[in-house]
Amino acid sequence: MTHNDIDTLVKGWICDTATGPVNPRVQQVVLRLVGDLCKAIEDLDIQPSEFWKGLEYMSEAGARNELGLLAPGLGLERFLDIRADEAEAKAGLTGGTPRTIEGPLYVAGAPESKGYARLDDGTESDNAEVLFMQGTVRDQDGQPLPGAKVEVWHCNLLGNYSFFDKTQSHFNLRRTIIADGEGRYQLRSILPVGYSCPPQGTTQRLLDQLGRHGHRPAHIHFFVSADGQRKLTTQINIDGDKYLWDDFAFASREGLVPPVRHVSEPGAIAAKGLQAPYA
Ligand code: MBD
Ligand code: FE
Repeated sequence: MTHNDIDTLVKGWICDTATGPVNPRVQQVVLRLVGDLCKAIEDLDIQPSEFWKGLEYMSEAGARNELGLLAPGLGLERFLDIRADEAEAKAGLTGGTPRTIEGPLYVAGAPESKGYARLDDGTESDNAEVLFMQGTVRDQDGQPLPGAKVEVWHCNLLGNYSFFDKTQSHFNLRRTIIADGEGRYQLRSILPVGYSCPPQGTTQRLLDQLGRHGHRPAHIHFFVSADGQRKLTTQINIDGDKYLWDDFAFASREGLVPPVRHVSEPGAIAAKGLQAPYA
């Protein structure tokens, strides 16, 4: 069958025969996607057994809650970012901290505090390296944004995120920090490790067959928002990680790898002019 024949055929299925209200955008998108899928079935001679296997795969991925992991793993979430960057560049909106993907593991409603937060509940203190981080939220002109909201989340020493990992306390390693009068925020946490796809999960099963790994470098997620400003979704990566530039989710970017200074004496932090609280 030719692609033209397929277009005609599919248009006949997804046409307006309804008595109820139609959503033209849904119609347009579904028409396109079904048509493209039929063309792939035709061109690649996809067998019925393969088709049903694919459907079963998506069902299982959904049942296991892994569709949100599959999307970044296939580069699709990165693609949305590339398009967002392009749209902003076209609108003349350049500069600032680069965006990168949200991923599937954000949870709303983390405890909120002003200026500073400790993210970890202390349960891994014996094995963790303490992490201090601080910064200033600025607008496009470099002016500080007092009261900006900084939402932070990351995984623990096992690469697991609270809520998804029921063994962790609620909102462990998740906080919302309201920047102070000068737009500054500070946090204390534990240095996270990298994330890996569940080894027995649907995403890893597919990655295996694609000849790919399912690892992410150690990273920390951020939403940064303020009145009248676009919301920034981003992450930082921890320098030195084996997977720093080999992220299965394609989220690593220049400008998102801040310097990490390892110190053995807590006092050394203050001595270098950082005002990290030790609470
Ligand atoms: C993560 O922690 C993550 O940040 C992404 C993008 C995908 C899977 C796990
Ligand atoms: Fe993550």
